[in-house]
Amino acid sequence: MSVHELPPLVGAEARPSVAARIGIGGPVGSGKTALIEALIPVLQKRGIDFAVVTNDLVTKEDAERLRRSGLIDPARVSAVEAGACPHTVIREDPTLNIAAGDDLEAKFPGLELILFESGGDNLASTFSLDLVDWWIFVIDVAGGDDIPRKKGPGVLKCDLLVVNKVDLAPHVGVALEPMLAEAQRVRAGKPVIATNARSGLGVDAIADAISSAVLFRA
Ligand SMILES: Nc1nc2c(ncn2[C@@H]2O[C@H](COP(=O)(O)OP(=O)(O)OP(=O)(O)O)[C@@H](O)[C@H]2O)c(=O)[nH]1
Ligand SMILES: [Mg+2]
Repeated sequence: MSVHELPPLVGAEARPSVAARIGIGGPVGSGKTALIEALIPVLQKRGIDFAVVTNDLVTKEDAERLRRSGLIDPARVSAVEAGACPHTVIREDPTLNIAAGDDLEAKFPGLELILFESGGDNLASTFSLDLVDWWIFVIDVAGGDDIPRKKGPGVLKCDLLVVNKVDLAPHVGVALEPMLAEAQRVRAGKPVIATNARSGLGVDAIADAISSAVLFRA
C-alpha cells in the first residue's frame, strides 16, 4: 500500500483544526454548566476565542440554558444529544462531538478553544483523547467527602480535578481541608482546584490551568 492509499486518520490526528479541545465531565449536578457559566466571562476578558459543546441525554437543556444566559453568542453553543449513555459519546464513539467541534471551527475560523461538557455521569466516566486534548472532572462537596477516596477513574485520570460547591461544606457536614488533601493524595500530585461556581471562587485558577495546558499562554 502506498502512502496515498493509507486509510484516513481518525480522531485528533485527523483534525485540520487549531482550536484546543477540552472536556468537562463529572457526576450529575456537580456544577459543570455552572462552571462554564463562570468561566465564560473570565475567558472573554482574557481575549480567548472559544465555543461550547454541551451533551445531554435526550434534550438540549444545557445548551439552551447557555444560549439564554446572555453570556455568550448563542451561535457559539452547540448541543449533542448523547442518548442513553453519556460516556459513550465522549469515550467509546465521540463522532458526534468531534463533528460538533468541527462545525464550530468551520463557523468561527479564529476559534482557539472548544469546551465539551459531558452529560452528567458516574465516577467512571473519562474522555477519549481522540476528542479532547485535556480534560477536567468536576465533583462537588455535597456528593460527600468520601468521593476522592473511592478513586473513580474520573477522579484519578483527569488532567484537573475540580472540587466544586465548597460553600456547601458546612451545610453538608464535610470537612473541606481533609477532603482536598485526600484528593491531592489519590491524584499523586496532579492538580486539584476548589471552586464555588456561583461566586466565582477558584475560576481564575481554572482559566490559568487551561491557558497554560492547551493555549500555551502564561
Ligand atoms: N451552592 C452551590 N451551588 C452550585 C455550585 N455550582 C453549581 N451549583 C448548583 O448546583 C446545581 C447543578 O448545577 P449544574 O451546573 O446544572 O450541574 P451540572 O453538572 O451541569 O449538571 P448536569 O449537566 O445535569 O449533570 C444548580 O442548582 C447550580 O446552581 C456551587 O459552587 N455552589
Ligand atoms: Mg450541565
